[in-house]
Amino acid sequence: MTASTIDTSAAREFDRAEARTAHNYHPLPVVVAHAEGAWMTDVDGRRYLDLLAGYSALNFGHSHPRLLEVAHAQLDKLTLTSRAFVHDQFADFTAKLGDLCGKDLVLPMNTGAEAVETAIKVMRKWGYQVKGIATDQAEIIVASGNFHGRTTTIVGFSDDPDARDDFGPFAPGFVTVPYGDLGALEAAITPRTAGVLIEPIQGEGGVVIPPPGYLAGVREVTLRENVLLAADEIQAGLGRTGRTFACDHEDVVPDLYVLGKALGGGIVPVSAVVADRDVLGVLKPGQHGSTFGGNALACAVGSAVVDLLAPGDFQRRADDMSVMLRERLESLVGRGVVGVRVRGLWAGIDIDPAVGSGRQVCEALMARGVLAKDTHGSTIRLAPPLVISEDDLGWGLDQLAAVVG
Ligand code: IF1
Repeated sequence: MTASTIDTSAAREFDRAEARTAHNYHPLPVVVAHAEGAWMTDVDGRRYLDLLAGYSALNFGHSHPRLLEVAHAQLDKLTLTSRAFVHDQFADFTAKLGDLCGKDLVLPMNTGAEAVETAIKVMRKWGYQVKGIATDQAEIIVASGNFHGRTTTIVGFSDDPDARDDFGPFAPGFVTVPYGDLGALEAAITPRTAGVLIEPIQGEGGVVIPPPGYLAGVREVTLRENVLLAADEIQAGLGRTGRTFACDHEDVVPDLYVLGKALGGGIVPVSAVVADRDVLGVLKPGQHGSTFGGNALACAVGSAVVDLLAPGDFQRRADDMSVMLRERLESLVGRGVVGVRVRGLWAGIDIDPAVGSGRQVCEALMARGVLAKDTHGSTIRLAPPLVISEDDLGWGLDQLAAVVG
């Protein structure tokens, strides 16, 4: 489906946007004008239920009143000082986020990829200065099927041809092991291994949940072998899976939490690496940073996000509503769906290729007023805002059942 098949102002606006941008995306032909909660409205007033939530950047829904109130107030006071100076939102943000993670220190950045790059640099520097790895010999173990962002370092250890082809040459020092295979990870550890970088649940891979005990096993092995564990919770974290962090499902505490997306409340890019002093303390002034990292607006919104998460209501809600999500999706297996994976309000759904591609299913859902995103092949993922009502989620799943059934 292309926009030109629809003769509306949305089609004209869509074509205008596409005319002047690089085509590094293939968006659905919808032009959103405003949004609230779990619903978006296009330029022609058509409403859509949002089952993507900005890839989990909108866990608290569009236009969350408290987050907007904080953002508006901060906009009129102070937005940016650079880290050359301190501002009055910084201490609250770092203390609240550090406490949420149970860690000493916070290093604020902006995008998820920047936080992942920060974690890579910190693990390497820790490897040289604390573990005693020979200079430039540090290795970081990553998992097959990973998605950690789109910088050349990160795509260099991706096994997705679309993400990495023709972007080389790539940085060395990364060792890939099969996701979920604890023995392979243990066997890959050498005296040069500084850290393990892993998603507790793989998002782009299609909500791939590792075998029970895998994360706990990775934690046990990395502790025993003096290897840092960095959990990329950028998509899986902050309530999405029914816990504050996806690692919480196995009571695993990583050495580094790598956070992003929902940390900015769907309003500003906010990411961070959160760790204890014996890890983040390896960085000295001038060795890392970012112009906008930890800016006043980001910290004000980030603080309000942590305030929303602290009581645990969003986590409990995602956990409670996961029951219905799982039941409804599992009822589709054998009826146009060949597999489902659910954790909290996050699902990967493998569509029967006979029904169509993931993209075709998403186009059909769009025609019914539901927006979702396919990932590889015929898998789609559902990640509604955690504020979605049961009735709206049920209606959205009714549309999916009608499309695949
Ligand atoms: C796009 C994917 C999802 C992430 C994890 C780091 C990052 C991401 C686990 C980097 C970002 C985004 C990127 C966005 C679409 C989306 C995505 F399809 F790309 F793979 F969610 F699965 N770690 N994921 O999921 O964070 O730098 O983007 O802030 O690139 O199209 P970022």
